[in-house]
Amino acid sequence: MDLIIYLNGRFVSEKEAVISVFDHGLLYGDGVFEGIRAYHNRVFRLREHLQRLYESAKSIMLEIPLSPEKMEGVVLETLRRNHLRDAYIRLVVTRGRGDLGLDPRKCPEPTVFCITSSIQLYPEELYAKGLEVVTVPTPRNYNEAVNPRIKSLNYLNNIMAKIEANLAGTMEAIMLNPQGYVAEATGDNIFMIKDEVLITPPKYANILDGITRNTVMELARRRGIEVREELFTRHDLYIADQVFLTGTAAELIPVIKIDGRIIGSGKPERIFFELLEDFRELTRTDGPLIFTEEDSGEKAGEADVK
Ligand code: PXG
Repeated sequence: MDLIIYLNGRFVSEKEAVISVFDHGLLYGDGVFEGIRAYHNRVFRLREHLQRLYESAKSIMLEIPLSPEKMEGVVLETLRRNHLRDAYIRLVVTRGRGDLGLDPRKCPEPTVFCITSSIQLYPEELYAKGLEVVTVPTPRNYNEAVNPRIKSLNYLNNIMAKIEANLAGTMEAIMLNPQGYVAEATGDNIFMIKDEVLITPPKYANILDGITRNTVMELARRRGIEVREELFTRHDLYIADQVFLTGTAAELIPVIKIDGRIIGSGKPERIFFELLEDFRELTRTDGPLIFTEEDSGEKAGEADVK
């Protein structure tokens, strides 16, 4: 089925959704993006994702040509036009079309697009059994270079780490920061549980300020679990009781082996499953509705998204 894509103020078919080879998003990775999920007819944490998108853009001096309110309308309308209630959403803003030089001043108009598609879920057995991962040689970017808190289109740092994980025969990598502390995975944040305390690296530890991360900390505190944001090392991971990753695509996923060391009992346990259940419960009620009761489902309200 042909997808409907939002591109620069218009809804077009996937075939018509084309951008220039002079787009600096492609030539230089000059742009920002968000990966968002819709569950049960609601867009999970949409405000938080939009805030991060606008903050990433501000940091790289990219002015998004739509207000956050209009952008919210774009996301909801793209979902409606594709008849999606559960979806993966990719919202992208690039510097736009320029010349072959780096200079962003040569790019007068940012490119904005939104893709919504049905989601490719991770196999359910991964949640029950857990992942094996390795720590990799490529460190996460310096905060002083490209700050990992900017969700930029330049993912080579993470892709290098992913290649190293694949070479080691695993699906995911744990990246350390330039000081050698644990930072995050290539597309997920990391948590460990030690003596019933939930610990995750602080925002300044060369990580993306993950929305799932923040949700999990909130849910854990609600359950009365002590939560700390502090730096820790590979050794701390090896001797943790449990380790898991969090992200929009993966939700919460357990890690049972790191660099050949079995973590805790080698199986995900109670606190992990409780947090995963709380998270899935929250996805039923959080975020704006896609189709409202007045919508017939097929013919949804057509928002002004120009
Ligand atoms: N760290 C990094 C480097 C990420 O890219 C996360 C953490 C988790 O953040 P959220 O806000 O989603 O909880 C991400 C997000 C993929 C994929 O296909 C992953 C992300 C983005 C787009 C695609 O695995 N990661």
